[in-house]
Amino acid sequence: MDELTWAKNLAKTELHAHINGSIGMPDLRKLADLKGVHLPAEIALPGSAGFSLDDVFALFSKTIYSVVRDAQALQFVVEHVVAAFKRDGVRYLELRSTPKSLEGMDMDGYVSTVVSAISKAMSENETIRVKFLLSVDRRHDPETASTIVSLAIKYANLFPSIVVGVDVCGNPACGGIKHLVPSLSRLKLDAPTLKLVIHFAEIETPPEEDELLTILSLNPDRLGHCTFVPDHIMATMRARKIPIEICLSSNVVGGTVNSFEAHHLKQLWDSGYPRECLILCTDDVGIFCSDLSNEYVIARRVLGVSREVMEEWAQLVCDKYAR
Ligand code: 6MZ
Repeated sequence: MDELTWAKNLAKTELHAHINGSIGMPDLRKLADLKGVHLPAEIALPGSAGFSLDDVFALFSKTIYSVVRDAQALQFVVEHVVAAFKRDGVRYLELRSTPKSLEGMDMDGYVSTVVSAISKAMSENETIRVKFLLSVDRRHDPETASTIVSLAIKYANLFPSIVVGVDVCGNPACGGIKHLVPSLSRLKLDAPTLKLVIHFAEIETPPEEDELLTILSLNPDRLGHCTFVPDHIMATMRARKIPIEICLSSNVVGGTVNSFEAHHLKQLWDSGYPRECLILCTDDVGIFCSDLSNEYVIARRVLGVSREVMEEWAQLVCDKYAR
């Protein structure tokens, strides 16, 4: 069996997928046509010359959000994203998205639309379970962050089988997250069963060391990327067995890591970081154009391990995180 078919047949768990980054460009174009939005004939994607992580964030603000402007569009995106993960052999999927006001809809309406689109998508795709994390963007002011935390708690009470936590995301070049600490601490106090997942040391500068320590003091349930973590902080993470969402293609294609061979996954694996705490994820499959099966193929090549080892690893991850 060829590598990709083998990887597609694995029952996979995806824990780090931004909804608006997971819509494929052909589906986005279909949606743009439906909504009468003009998209340029050529949209530069990572991999084109000189493309940087900042360009990824510009792609969201200038292109994707110009199409996903109302409830119908958001619903379309969720449905197509879930269907694509299902086709890729994902059995357990945690999607994340940043609540925003869209046409005719406030942030509460955004969350309610995502939740109902997920319920609908699951009823039509019985082999996949889908959960939702509400994202706070690091550029949000404290009031917006607090509103999102309150929405997470509200919707987790209403839909406990769908809403499972809060994520902190956003362009890491846009400053730290200290102003978000009161809201994130409140989440941990008021809703201890909800997960707190945070993008961590995705780019080289910042992170300031005390920023990373502040994040760790919040007791995050998982950390995303962890590309530029100083050794002593990594030692703490390892002692605490903090799960890391590994985004190979996002880091390499997005330009923060030079090559798959140089990716920190290999170092973490070889250093004995608990395998069930290393989770392969796609981040933004619509942008980085590498689905989770392909991430498994890349990881196997880079780690130089057998298919059996990869299969055991996928099972460990599924046993630990799928609920
Ligand atoms: C940090 C990222 C990201 O929320 O509109 N996002 N944040 N690092 C990344 N690495 C590439 N990729 C995506 O999805 C898009 C939003 O997710 C965050 C950004 O804030 C982006 O605006 P939603 O569904």
